Amino acid sequence: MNLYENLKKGFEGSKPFLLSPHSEVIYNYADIDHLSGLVATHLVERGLVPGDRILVQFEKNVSAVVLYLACLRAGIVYIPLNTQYLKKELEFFAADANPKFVITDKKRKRTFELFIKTSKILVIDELIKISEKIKESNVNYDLESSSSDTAAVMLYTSGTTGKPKGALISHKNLIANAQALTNAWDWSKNDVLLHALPVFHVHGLFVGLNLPLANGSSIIYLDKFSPQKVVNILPKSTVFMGVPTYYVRMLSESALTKDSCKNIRVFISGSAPLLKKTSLDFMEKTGHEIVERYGMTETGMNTSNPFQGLRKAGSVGLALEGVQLRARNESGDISEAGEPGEIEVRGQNVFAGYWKREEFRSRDFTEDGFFRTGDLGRIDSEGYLFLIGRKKDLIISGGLNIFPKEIELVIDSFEEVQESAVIGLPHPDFGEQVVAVVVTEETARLDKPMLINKMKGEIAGYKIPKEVYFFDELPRNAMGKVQKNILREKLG
Ligand code: MCA
Ligand code: AMP
Repeated sequence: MNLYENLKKGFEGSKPFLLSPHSEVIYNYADIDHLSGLVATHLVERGLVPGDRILVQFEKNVSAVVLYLACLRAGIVYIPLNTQYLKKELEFFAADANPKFVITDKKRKRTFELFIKTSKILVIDELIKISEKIKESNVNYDLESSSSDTAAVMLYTSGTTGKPKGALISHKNLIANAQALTNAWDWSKNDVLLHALPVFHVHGLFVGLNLPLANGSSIIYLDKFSPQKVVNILPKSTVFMGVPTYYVRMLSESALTKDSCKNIRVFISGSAPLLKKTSLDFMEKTGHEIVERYGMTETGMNTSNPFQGLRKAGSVGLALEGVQLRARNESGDISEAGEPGEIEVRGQNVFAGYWKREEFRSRDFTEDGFFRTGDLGRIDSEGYLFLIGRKKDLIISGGLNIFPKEIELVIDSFEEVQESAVIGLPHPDFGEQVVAVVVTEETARLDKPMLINKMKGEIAGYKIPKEVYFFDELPRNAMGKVQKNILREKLG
């Protein structure tokens, strides 16, 4: 069974699926089944076959849900991209993924036309309109089913080399994760999820869509996160999920009270560390203890604090059903309980590998099939995981990952720059912020606004440093490696 067939088991035709912020039914389950069937049929009629890839970039709207489901049905690999990515970044993804179709909005079509040579570019609204014209009798609701081992979605995740890698996530991975989360959070058809996350990442796409779909529950669908809107709609919802920045921003809303949260069954946080202060302030204002969970693009969700049972402060909880977790210490041995190490994960949730990077498999996985996460943590004697840092050089800002290497490469490409180091420092809203330390060429004139200006247009806005420092030289160890810990201590 592919993921769609699996999800469909829980569909009840007349039950509302997607609701607007004003509680109007946009699609019930029969509508979404019909519409995704139309789009899937249309894509197949246009020559797409199972295994073909489509690259997708458009602002969040309900068509993204329709297109995602249509791709699952037709066995087409769905590749959603962050809407902040600019031309240079998009060019890389298009060349790497070699998609048959690019599906975008009117605004972005021109950008894609500048470099797309072989793929067809379609505008999402037109695609939906044309699909709706297919005669009822011609709709193929039971397209050739792809096996659950095949890739459903490819998600790009940045790499330590500065070049993103496509993680191939199978139908089987997604089915297993939706099932494990249903059990972990006691999800049911009566739940109403307030969905404010973007739908181009694991959090908003898989956790936020697959889980309600698998249980036939409803979603109140916001195009964008707004703390004010979210807090106003909480009384109509039973579940809310978000990155820690969402909770920080919601805390500033005076309408966030115990009363406004009285219908909420559970608040869930993930994608970045939830500060103790945020958690305590939220508890005080709402009476709710946020459930923190831990996941990755490559693995989906790995752990969660229990819905029922002890939630340990500072911990991201217990391994989900079917997930095996262990830590490996600095000597390369499996850690004892409580001993820190790199977290390794194995299970049906773990992806098969990176697109076109099969040769690196032995670096990414252990011999016995555990994925090396690059996260550092300790697992206590009761199985609770505490994340304590990262082996990988990564910044997480507002739930979005930024690999310093990519930013350093951009800064170093400017003729005024001799070298640079990019680090993450604490930020009250985003959790971490991107900070650049730059050494300029002797005669060069460069200040912060000039550097930022040069970077705008080159890379997505969220990757642009919020702070820039100019140093005469970077601190290095005896091996010549830049000592980022010294920079963090000095500037933090
Ligand atoms: C936008 N900006 C940011 C960020 N987002 N800067 C730093 N970090 C960010 N995350 C910048 C923009 O470039 C812009 O800069 C300015 O802020 C305002 O942009 P706007 O779009 O209005 O910002 P916003 O609406 O306030 O967005 C912030 C946000 C958003 C709501 C926190 O970034 C967000 O929804 N983040 C969630 C991401 C997410 O879904 N992560 C899950 C990944 P300028 O003004 O200079 O142009 S999945 C994952 O990590 C794993 C699997 C897991 O465990 O879930
Ligand atoms: P991504 O590559 O975007 O999927 O981000 C995955 C990374 O986000 C993980 O490897 C962790 O470093 C981080 N992460 C996810 N959830 C949490 C959490 N609850 N606490 C701390 N870090 C997290």
